Amino acid sequence: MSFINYSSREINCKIVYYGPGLCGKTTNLQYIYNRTNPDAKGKMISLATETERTLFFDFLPLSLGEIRGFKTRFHLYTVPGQVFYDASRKLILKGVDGVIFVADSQIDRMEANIESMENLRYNLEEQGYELDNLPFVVQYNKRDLPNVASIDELRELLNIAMVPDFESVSTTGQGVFDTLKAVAKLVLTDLKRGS
Ligand SMILES: Nc1nc2c(ncn2[C@@H]2O[C@H](COP(=O)(O)OP(=O)(O)O)[C@@H](O)[C@H]2O)c(=O)[nH]1
Ligand SMILES: [Mg+2]
Repeated sequence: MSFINYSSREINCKIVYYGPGLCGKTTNLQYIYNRTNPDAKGKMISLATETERTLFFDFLPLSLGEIRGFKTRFHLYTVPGQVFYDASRKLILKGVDGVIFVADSQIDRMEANIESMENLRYNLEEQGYELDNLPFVVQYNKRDLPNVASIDELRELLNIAMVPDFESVSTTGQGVFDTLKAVAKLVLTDLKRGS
């Protein structure tokens, strides 16, 4: 549910990076932050524990051009992956406009991926959303590691609806902007349709 501010002529959209703990959500945001012009971004805020895992969320405001004279401002959020932070994850989904599911491609993380996807679907429904009706893309991260599942396997487990999906290595930035652009495009298409 994007927020349109008519006096400042701004459209604010909320994008949430979802996925299991340590799949690379924070790394995506850090890469985007480092590669974005200072005048197009706000401060990146990370609330982390001493072990550097996301405690509540990461937040990065980004300007992505204009539509019909309105500035589009995207607010990127990540969620904490650990099971016991479910309340935080629910809260961050409030007012969401688009979701990126970041999967960890490693075979031994498949159960965690599936669990996180189910958790996403459930938490969205609790907030009155339907994953299938939201701008949604999937990112298969950590493609540089040796013990990864094939894209076919990942698709079968995590993307039967065949939404746009991308391979990535978020530590080097491969696929990071492609993923963001794809969800941004879907969000803007929704906006233009006036939904
Ligand atoms: N090899 C590899 N490591 C990655 C990749 N993306 C993230 N990591 C590492 O995985 C760990 C967890 O990443 P982080 O972004 O904190 O995960 P988050 O819990 O989803 O926010 C960090 O040590 C990252 O450097 C990747 O594409 N390849
Ligand atoms: Mg994190």
